[in-house]
Amino acid sequence: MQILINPDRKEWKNVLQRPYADNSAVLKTVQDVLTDVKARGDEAVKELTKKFTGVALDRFLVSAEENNAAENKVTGELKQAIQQARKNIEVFHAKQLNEPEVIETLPGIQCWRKSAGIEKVGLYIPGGTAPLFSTVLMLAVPAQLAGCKEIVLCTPCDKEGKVHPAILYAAQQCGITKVFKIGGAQAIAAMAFGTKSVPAVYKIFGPGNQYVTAAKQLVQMQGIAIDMPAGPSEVCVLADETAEAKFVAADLLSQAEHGVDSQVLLVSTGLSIVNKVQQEVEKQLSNLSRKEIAVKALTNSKAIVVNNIDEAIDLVNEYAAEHLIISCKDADAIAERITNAGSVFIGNYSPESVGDYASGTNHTLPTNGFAKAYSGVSVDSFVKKITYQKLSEEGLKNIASTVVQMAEAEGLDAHANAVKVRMAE
Ligand code: HSO
Ligand code: ZN
Repeated sequence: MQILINPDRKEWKNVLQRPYADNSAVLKTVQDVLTDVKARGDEAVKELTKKFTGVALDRFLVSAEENNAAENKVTGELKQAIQQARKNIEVFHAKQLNEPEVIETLPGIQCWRKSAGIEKVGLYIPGGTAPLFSTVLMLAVPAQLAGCKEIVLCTPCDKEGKVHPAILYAAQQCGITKVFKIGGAQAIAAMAFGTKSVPAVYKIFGPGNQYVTAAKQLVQMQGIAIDMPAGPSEVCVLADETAEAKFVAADLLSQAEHGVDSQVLLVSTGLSIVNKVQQEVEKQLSNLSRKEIAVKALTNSKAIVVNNIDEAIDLVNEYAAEHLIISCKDADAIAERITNAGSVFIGNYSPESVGDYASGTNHTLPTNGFAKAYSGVSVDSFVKKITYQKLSEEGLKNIASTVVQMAEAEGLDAHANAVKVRMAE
């Protein structure tokens, strides 16, 4: 980790820049995949799966027998853990549903807004180096709560044509019945355009590698909605002298182990805690199974020491981290002053891992500084909001002259007439 001491404010933008990845070559390959799947459906998906992974599949849909076999492979302890996490995520997200409120703007004019679940949604769960079955819960629970009628899940299978049992178990627990063994850009294409076996959806969710991300960007241009722009996962820890170096190091490493492109940032008001954290990182690294990945991620990462807590807060707001952990004496007061972050973890006993898995909040969050303008996934991500209005005769009388005045001033006589003909009756 590179240590920077009191960088000038003018330098902050530079210092906080995420590593830039040029994806133009990827976009070309992915565009070809999209065109092929759109034209040839399942046949193209089969061929592309064979070409990119070496796996030859006759069918993509996970069968009832495969689901049963998977259930038997998951240990009782893990089943309980998944159930507990699912419950907490459901309890937290259920509160995001609200009943429409009818507002009377003038006597006789009623307006309201109602949420309607997006009818068809697609969830992508990456295979990669870790089977992220927790992401199944983070996407499927709010999708079900929102009332999405068709929920399709795509995930790659292994060389034997099998999907990780915990992914299938988590899907079962969330009532997802359509799980397809398709990965990469071809999965995004299948869900976007539909094939004989995979239904087309209106919105696609979930993380993925650069091919998946590029495919999501490209299908978005063709009118399919996506959850949010994606980038490598990141954590920022804001630590003062009261922070526990051991805890801070563990939190930084928990994010660094995700991928070689993960970013971790330590912002502190003192150099001594930074030095202690560095030593702890070295110590804890040696015991990690994904040590090589974490070491690479740490080479992209920085520790920044600033003069005081006010400056530190400005700096973390400028960075707009996906995850922000506040390990400081006045953690609650500092949390109040956070304006840009995907998810905030307050105090020494709130590690990011808890939010990643089980406390109830969603772990699908904006990365790459998008937390300045985007929110993480929630029930809102799975609904669209429709407005309604109903006017009585009296209501229309009350608003008629306002509308007529404005319509005529815009030169739109037909608009004015739609009111006038009614008033003339
Ligand atoms: N930290 C990841 C989520 C995750 N962690 C899944 C473990 N499993 C992105 O928020
Ligand atoms: Zn994580």
